Amino acid sequence: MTYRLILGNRLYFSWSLSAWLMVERFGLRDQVNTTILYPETEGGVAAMVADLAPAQTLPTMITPEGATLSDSMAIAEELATRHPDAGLWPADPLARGTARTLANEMHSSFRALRGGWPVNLHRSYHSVTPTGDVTVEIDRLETIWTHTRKITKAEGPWLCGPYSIADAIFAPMAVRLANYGFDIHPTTKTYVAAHLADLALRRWRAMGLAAGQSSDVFEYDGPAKPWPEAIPLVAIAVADGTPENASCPYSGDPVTHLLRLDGRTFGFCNAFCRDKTVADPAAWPAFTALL
Ligand SMILES: N[C@@H](CCC(=O)N[C@@H](CS)C(=O)NCC(=O)O)C(=O)O
Repeated sequence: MTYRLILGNRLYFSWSLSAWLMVERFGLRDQVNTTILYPETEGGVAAMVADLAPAQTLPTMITPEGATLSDSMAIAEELATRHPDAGLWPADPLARGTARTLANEMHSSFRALRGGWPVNLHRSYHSVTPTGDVTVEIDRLETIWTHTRKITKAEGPWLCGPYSIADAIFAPMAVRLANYGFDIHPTTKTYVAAHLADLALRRWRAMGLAAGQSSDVFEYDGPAKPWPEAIPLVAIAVADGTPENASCPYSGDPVTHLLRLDGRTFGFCNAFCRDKTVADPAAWPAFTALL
């Protein structure tokens, strides 16, 4: 069974991040062919997805039978129904019902935050002063996240116990709050930190950086600051050296491109595999296994 998943620019397209996490976080990657539409053409997203009509937004997923799903929650529900053992929704009924209402509230609400604080995985900014509407929504997030953790007795970082669709849907919101320097509410602060540390989210960001997808069109007009989550390992791309590995940790193909980390040299099968690793080496278990 193979799905086609069509996504937008990794550094700025919020719902595309959520849809990708639904695949990546639940072990469905091998069943999905992903296409990233980038850069944006003059006619915007509508022109980019013209051959997917009547879909007009990203993400869009085509099922093996040819159904075109052009909405994040439709993608989430379809994947959850088709892969009941993958854990997209929590198994526990109380947690599942709560996760469903949370995910759908995110999808249908928070218009001030979604419109005013665009997602940016390229850069982060010095704190901005929230408007009144944004403040109301920020307070609402703290209320529903705190309530959820309490009634589901969540002990780990995620809202309803194990990572679920609710967390995938809120990942872009966590990035927004990190982007614009907001961290005064305690539950929000911990939850945002969990998303920034999440290896899957970090891999998505690393791929966006490696593909050079940053664009002034999407940047906020204010002073930038370093990305709030430190990159724990530092690597550089190099032209020469003898790699410790003969085959690429991702594809198994012969090594052609090199990086250096802590005086050690490792190889990859193409520039993108190498550069996504340089962007955040610790985010890639297949690479860290070599260390
Ligand atoms: N309801 C859709 C909304 C998706 C959406 O608005 N995607 C944006 C990019 S993040 C887009 O494609 N915008 C272009 C447009 O609406 O023309 C979903 O949840 O998937």
